[in-house]
Amino acid sequence: MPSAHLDTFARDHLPPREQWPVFLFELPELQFPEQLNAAAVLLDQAVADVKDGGRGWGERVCLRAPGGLVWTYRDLQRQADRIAHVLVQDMGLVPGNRVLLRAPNNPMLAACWFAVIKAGGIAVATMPLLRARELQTIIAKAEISHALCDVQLLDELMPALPNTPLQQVRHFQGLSQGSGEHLGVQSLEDAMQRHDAPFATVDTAADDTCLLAFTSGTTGVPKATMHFHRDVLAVCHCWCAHVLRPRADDVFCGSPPLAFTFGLGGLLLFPMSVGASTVLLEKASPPQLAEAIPTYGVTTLFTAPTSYRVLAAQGDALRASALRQCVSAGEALPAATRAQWKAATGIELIDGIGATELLHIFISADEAHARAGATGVPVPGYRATVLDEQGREVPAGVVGRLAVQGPTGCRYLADERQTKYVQHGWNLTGDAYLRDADGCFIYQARTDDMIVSAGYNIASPEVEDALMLHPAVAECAVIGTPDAARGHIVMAFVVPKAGVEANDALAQDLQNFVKQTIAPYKYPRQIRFATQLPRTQTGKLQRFKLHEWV
Ligand code: 3UK
Repeated sequence: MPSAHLDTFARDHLPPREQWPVFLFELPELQFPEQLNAAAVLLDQAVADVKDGGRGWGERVCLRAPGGLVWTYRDLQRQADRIAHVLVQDMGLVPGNRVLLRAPNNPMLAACWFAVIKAGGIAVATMPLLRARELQTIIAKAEISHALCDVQLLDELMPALPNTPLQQVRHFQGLSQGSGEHLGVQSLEDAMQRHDAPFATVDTAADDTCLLAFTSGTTGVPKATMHFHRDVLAVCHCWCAHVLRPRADDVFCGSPPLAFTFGLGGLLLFPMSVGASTVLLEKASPPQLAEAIPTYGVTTLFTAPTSYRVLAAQGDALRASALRQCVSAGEALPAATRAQWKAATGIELIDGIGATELLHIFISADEAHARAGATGVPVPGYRATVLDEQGREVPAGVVGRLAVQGPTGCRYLADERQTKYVQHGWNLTGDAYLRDADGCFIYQARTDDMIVSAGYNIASPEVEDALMLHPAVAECAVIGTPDAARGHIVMAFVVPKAGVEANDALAQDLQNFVKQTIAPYKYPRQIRFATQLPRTQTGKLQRFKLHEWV
């Protein structure tokens, strides 16, 4: 297929074909044409008149943000077109160049993302909290040549530039619409004023790379996953269309940054795939979400289990709001959290496991099929199984390594860890799972979080889930610590609920409680109290850090 990339960096650094996972395109909606640009479908076609083969959504509201900002689909296209002109005419972008995007979730970030994709560039969105050192690694690894950066986050970007290929930078002010130079960097908004023509979206190949997503992995050197134009559309056709099934009048909102593919899908691609609208919040901790939901009439919420636990306290207000669908991903959803949310709001959570390597969710269950303690079944378009160490399928009921195939899959940018994630044609996510007799997938642990104590296999999350059922527990984390007699013993870090006194009596009560809830040998032989647990920027528990606390 004819690639539109004049800069062939991405194609040159794809893993060799024999290291790719098997890709499945069995669904009729996954029969993509050879030439395909994701922004042409999600934005240009959305705006175009029905008589011209478009969907005629130009005047529908697409994006909202605090401060009263409202953009229709046509407004977003107009902004993206202007930015694309700046990228190409002023900043010298050629198709295939990598563009660093840096902003909290806001409409300008969405416009920049579409501008890069329209221009045939490769979007590399970065987590807002990253420091100069981490940005430097990303810039070097992805050989980034251009950057569009929110003025609020420019301070950490500038020190990362020396000795990198990144020379072309523009800053934007987003909501405050300032102008002029800042830290010696020209304003994107000033440059946009000089371009008002429509931008002709570059006719990329369906398998041209359009985004690099760095993994939010908790340890090690970051890996960049490569995703094609067709991958962006595939996730809209699979989990979104088959499990979430949003409506055009839905209002999306949530916490994950657009730099995290959970957020990119949930807060931008999915609403746009059906003509719905999305509320982008620069700050989206539970208090801001609790305020935004009634204010904007949010119907569809994306956030992580920790956030649902805190938000559950606002149950009455949420019951009175328009909220109808709530998606949990990023880490395992404890049965207690599912029950707590249902009791507080009346809404059954939609759990789904996704990964940066697979772009979005591949095992999930909708509200009607949700089951406490189970993630669900493979999303239409995907296939999943459980393998042993040798790559053989294990029978139902046996714990093994989760293996997945579908229209999306792992392609690391020039990284030897490709052959660890992809084996025997399967994507191995690093999760231990079992299938029950009905083919439902039940999460156990990250494979590195299985504790072997006196010969028993104990999954950290199972002990955590049991502890979470105790009324005194707000948050907890379980690890295995070395022990002379047992190899490892189970140790729990517990954050008590406000007003609960952390003492030996409580520790003993918690131990007895776990023994009565799950098999007694799994109980935490040691309990430590904490005020907070270490988490990544995407909300994942960092159990490895707890080993340093021991
Ligand atoms: C864990 C889950 C149990 C699991 C992600 C939705 O989390 C995302 O991507 P990451 O690359 O992490 C992947 C790993 O996170 N995980 C995620 N969701 C669940 N474990 N139940 C879940 N529901 O270990 C997985 O391997 O940061 C999630 C959509 C897009 C994403 N990138």
